[in-house]
Amino acid sequence: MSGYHPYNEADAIGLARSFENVFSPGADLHCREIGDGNLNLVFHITEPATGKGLIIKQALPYVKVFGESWPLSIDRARIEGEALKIQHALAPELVPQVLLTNHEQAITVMEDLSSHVIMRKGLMERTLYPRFAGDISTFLAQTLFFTSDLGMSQQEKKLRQQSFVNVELCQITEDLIFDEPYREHERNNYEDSIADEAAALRIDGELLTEIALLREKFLTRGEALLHGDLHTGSIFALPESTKVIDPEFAFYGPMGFDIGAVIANLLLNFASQEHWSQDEASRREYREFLLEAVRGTWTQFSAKFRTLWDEQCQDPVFSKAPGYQDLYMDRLLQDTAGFAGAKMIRRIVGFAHVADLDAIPDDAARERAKRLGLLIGKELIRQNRTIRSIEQIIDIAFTAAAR
Ligand code: SR1
Ligand code: MG
Repeated sequence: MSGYHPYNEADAIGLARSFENVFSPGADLHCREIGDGNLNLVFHITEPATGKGLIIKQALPYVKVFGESWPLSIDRARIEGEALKIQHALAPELVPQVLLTNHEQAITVMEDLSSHVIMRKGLMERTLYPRFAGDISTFLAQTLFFTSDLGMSQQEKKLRQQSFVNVELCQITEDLIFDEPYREHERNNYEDSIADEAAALRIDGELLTEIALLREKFLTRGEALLHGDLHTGSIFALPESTKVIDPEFAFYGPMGFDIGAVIANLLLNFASQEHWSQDEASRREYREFLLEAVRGTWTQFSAKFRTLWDEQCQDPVFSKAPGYQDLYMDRLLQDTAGFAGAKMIRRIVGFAHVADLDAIPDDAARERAKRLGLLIGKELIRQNRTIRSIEQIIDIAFTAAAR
């Protein structure tokens, strides 16, 4: 990290000027630091005269939302840059183009997506995204299949795994998702109104066993190159376009972790509609859109992944073994359900929350929504190994909301 220094807006404008194919020479450039995530600086550079822009993202050597006492390797910027390039090659319409990476400064420069809206914000405003399930299922099928032992050279995959050993960011996930919510921990963060729920998690033997099994899968199953943090804050969306960003948590892990992340965040928003919908009819309508997105994400992913398998699987055993594909997909759906549940619970009692729930201003509605999110999360975890179809996942959410 010898020459590393955190950029300010002037540094970002200086770097942006070197992109002569984007900005006019000597142009009047404007810069705003727009990073609202937990870890990084994000500069948005624009040239008002032409409307052109760029995004410059820089990793800080510590967890931004916690402070310098929680150090974090800036090598994650290299991992993010490499993952973005692989994902862009596999799903060009759905991942921004990387224009430059600088490992010493932990910088990634990418195309400007500011015409899009962070999907979490869009969901909180009850925007409908008719393309979302189709787009995200394509992203998932392409990136998971073609980085796995099914869709790439198994020797190259082993070599690639070495570049994606992401020790510190995986530890964040191991701690924040699969450990801390299930014991007393200083980083846990929940309101007094749901302290009974948090306490119950710590003594729920059935749940603790399922969490141990999910933690084991996360630690040991290097199935594919995951995005690793595929929540709705990592997705820029418009009704007509979807862009997946921020794969700094990328590593070789279990595929269900990425699919589960998408479903968890749709269901967290589902729970938050206790507040964001103004009346019962609009709540029902928006929740139907969210459940349809959950259904479509899985069914379209499953269809696309199976087609890739049928047409492009190179493995001599996997491509022919009768019934193996069905067993694989069944297990993947079960993993998806379990990881989705774990990701919901961590966002309600653990360190890092979601605005869908925390921004609810009314105390009673916020408590109701969080209890609903916890109920759905717990049921997904409890039932994960018996899930046989996406309809069971939808039914869990539907039934919980009807109570
Ligand atoms: C300490 S970082 C907290 C969370 O932010 C990221 O988006 C990941 O979800 C991580 O767990
Ligand atoms: Mg992120």
